[in-house]
Amino acid sequence: MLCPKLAKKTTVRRSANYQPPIWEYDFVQSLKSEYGGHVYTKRINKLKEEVRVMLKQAVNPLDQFQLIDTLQRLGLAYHFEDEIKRILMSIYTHDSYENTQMREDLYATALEFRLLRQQGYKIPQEIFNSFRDEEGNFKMYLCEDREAMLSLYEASFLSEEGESILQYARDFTTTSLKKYVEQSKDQNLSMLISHALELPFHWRMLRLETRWFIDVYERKQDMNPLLLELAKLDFNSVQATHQDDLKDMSRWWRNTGFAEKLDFARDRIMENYLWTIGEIFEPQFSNCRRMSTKVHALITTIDDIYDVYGTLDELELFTNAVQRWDVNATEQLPDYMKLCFLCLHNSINEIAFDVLREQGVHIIPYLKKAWADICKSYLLEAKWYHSGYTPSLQEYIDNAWISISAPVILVHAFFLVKSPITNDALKCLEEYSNIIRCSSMILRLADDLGTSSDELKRGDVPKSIQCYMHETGASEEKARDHIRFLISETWNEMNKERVADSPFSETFIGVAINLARMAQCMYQYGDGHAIQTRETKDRVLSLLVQPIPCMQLSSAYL
Ligand code: 0FV
Ligand code: MN
Ligand code: MN
Ligand code: MN
Ligand code: MN
Repeated sequence: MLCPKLAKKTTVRRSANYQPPIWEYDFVQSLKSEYGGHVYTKRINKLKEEVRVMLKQAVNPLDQFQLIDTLQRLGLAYHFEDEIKRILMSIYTHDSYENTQMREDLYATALEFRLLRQQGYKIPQEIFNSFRDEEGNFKMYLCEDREAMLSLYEASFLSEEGESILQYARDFTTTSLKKYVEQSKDQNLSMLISHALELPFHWRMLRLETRWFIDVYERKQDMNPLLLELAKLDFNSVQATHQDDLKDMSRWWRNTGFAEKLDFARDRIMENYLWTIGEIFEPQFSNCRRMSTKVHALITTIDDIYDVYGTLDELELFTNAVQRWDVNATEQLPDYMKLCFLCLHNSINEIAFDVLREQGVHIIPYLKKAWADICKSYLLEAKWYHSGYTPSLQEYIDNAWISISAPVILVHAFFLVKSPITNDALKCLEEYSNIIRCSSMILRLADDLGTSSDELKRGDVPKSIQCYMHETGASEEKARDHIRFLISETWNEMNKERVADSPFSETFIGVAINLARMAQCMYQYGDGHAIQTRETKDRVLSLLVQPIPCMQLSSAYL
């Protein structure tokens, strides 16, 4: 039954002209890997034991730092968390961070600084004072040492608000490294530097960085073949788990029938899954990735209902239904919305059911609030669009950090990573505490940089770039610079939040940070989520389709 109000007029609907998916169902279902098998697991376990011995035998701090850094970049650190924590703790308790004049090796100092800050230790930025002159400038001769420049550059991204020495360090190393690349004497080194200048390690999606670094490491003169073998086998074995997740979610997606029945919306199950590898890649979090894929797919569809297809009247009804979280509310909805609402309701209630069964906590109030909040923020944007209103940047952001969906994603992820559900944590979750806000802000701003040109063309609310231009009269290029500046400011805040006292687990905080990283990855070259760009295609191939070529193992080999 349709409301009389809706039935009366013929509605004009927009279209986003999204292309059909390039990854067909049968192709996805055909993915298969031998690397999850028993022979490989045994070999991996044996190599892991050997790395444990290496970690014990490294005693000189610089050796220890380099080994830890290599393990992190090869994507192996998650196997050795306890060992790495112990080493860093012992270095932190023995080293002195008071007398800042006694440091001589900038490369080692910057590496130590980065690793310890990553681990959450409070290391003062003044550790770099011995490399600065009386005026506070970094000493010019340091530019000659590229490794040191690169190390300091990466370290400078662990900065918090107001840390001017680190900001200097970032500017200083960026200028010097850019110059080096322009002269391009050493191809190999220039390639490493360009990669870092494009996005620093701290901002990068972990799995892709792992895939990239394994190739780099293989070409290194002094590489350790044991680490290389482990890295390849482990990457392939993790990939096998990811393929299983993806195949399962692709069956779920087909069952929703959305691709045919809601064919105005993005049909992007591959991309929706890809995000979850960025959010949390470790094999034991399969369930979290799978359920998050559903959340992403639902968000992507509902976002298109609000932005592209729905009429304002319909959107009011849908928002109301979600707020009530009541199947009876579907009665008034047009058919396409009935389908969507019921799928949302079923999928999310099922997640809540699993949590109730396994953790004994009733979480529907938290999940439904997150969905109601996002739908309200979508509705406000739709109203702005239909009335031709351009908000100020602040007014836009106050709503857009919710409409970008990070709060919804993170509220679900909180329960899915199975961190302890305490009252304090629930309170922070409900209030969307700062770590969630920072992650959302970066996702929103990165999305606007990558998607707003197309959005404006087909008809959508002005996004951050346009709001800023409207408010200040700046050019689009200046506005984009400003948005990039805001992203980097938000990182400073997030770096503080990630080590602040918090009722959230390290795992959950990791997901929040990784979501920001994934956003910068997905929108690095435009709209990698919707447009099926060359880059996203290559990323899917390297993360989900192609294993890294390596030695075949047979049982005899063990
Ligand atoms: C982005 O689309 C989009 F689809 C998002 C962020 C939803 C899915 C999110 C994840 C898979 C993480 P779009 O640029 O249309 O979003 P806005 O909010 O700009 O309409
Ligand atoms: Mn379709
Ligand atoms: Mn949209
Ligand atoms: Mn939207
Ligand atoms: Mn967008």
